[in-house]
Amino acid sequence: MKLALLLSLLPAAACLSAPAATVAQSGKIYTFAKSAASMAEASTLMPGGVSSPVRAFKSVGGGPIVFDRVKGARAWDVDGNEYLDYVGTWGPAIIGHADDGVLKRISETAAKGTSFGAPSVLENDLARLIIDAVPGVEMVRFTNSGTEACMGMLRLARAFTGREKIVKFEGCYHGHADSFLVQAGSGVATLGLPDSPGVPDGATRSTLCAQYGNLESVEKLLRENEVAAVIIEPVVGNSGFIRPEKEFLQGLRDLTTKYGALLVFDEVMTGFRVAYGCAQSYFGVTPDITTLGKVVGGGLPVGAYGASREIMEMVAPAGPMYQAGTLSGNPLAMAAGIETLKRLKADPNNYTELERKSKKLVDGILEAGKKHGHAVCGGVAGGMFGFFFCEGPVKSFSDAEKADAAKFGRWHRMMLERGIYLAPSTYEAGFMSLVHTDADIDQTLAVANEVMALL
Ligand SMILES: *Cc1c(COP(=O)(O)O)cnc(C)c1O
Ligand SMILES: CC(=O)N[C@H]1CO[C@H](CO)[C@@H](O)[C@@H]1O
Repeated sequence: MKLALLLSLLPAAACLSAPAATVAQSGKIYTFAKSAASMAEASTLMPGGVSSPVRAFKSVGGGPIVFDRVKGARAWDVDGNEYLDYVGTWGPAIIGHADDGVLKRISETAAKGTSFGAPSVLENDLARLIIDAVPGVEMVRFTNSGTEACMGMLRLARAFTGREKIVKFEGCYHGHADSFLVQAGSGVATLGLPDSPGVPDGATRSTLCAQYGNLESVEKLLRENEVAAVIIEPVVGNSGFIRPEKEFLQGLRDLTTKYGALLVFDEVMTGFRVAYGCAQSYFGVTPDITTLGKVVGGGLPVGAYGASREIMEMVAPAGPMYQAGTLSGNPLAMAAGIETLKRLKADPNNYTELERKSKKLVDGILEAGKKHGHAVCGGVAGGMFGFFFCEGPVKSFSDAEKADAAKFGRWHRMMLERGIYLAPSTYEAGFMSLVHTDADIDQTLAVANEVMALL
């Protein structure tokens, strides 16, 4: 996904595995013959052998792991290797992979048919759960992916304000729609040029880029342009993990109000991940429009965008802004989302626990790194975490670019060979689940110590 468009094209970090003989305690070093064979075939059938770029491991080097099955906090590959998984299918597996309750609900629902193309009561149920939980959402529209949700959100922001320009932030990802494929270069607030061939200049001419954490860069753009919306990841997960200051998000709220622009939180990743009320309740700043995805689908394809009743009634057929989807609101996807949200809601301690465990993991990794002389920094928000190989603190994409990506690549492969599955890029976040135990984290930290010593 995201930056992968650019970053996956960078030369792969050198990352041959350490010879088995140098490994102290853990004993077993995984090998990946069947994954390699499957990927060799896949690359003749699909571009890069994958259905989404980041899965190709281009920015860490080494071949991707081909999964066979997942359960709870664990994944198994086609070679039979078992992993503790901190990717969790990029966030959705927050109550654990293949949860029995979710599977039961999906199979009961499937027995009644897999797609209606007509309204179902399940849509009401998931919509109500979302509206009750998310401060900025009074009505919601379901889509099939986060990308689609962001496309709908963009059209809605423009339709509602009658303005065309948008402000996004360097390093933030909002799906693969043309208008968002702009990272901009260095420096403050540049007019964006497309990141990918095939994106017409016209599609990005209205996309302005500001610097994360830098309110002045935003105000300058708002002052000089008629801006429809300022769109942000309220906690960044797509330039690695970056936690904002509350004052920055509050500043965006004040500035957008002052200049008549809408504030959009793209909570596709952070929604129901950093808190049950999403990042907007975690930080106490309410946006005008919210996009959701990942966790709200409980592992099935779902996206959503929501806002006040007044804004949402712009959307067809209530209003004139067109957006549609044959499989949108699909009963299986709704069922998985409902079951997942109900489980998260059942216990307010769930998010406290997620954050405690994320912090235990990140603190342990930083300690292991420092003990063995590596510059590392990192942080957490609820069930989301991340770390970089640099002194830090990392507060923006340009800070993140200073991290040692080659070292991350070697670390990633060595963790993988010892049964720890981390996101395959320094520009990705990590995800904790309710079913990761303290023993799982202790085991992860033992491996992390071993690998930091070898790095
Ligand atoms: C994942 C993600 C998207 C895109 O969602 P897809 O379901 O992959 O299309 C958009 N915005 C953010 C913040 C994301 O993390
Ligand atoms: C800490 C924790 O995991 N708490 C709970 C989260 O919610 C579920 C309900 O589905 C409880 O069973 C967990 O104990």
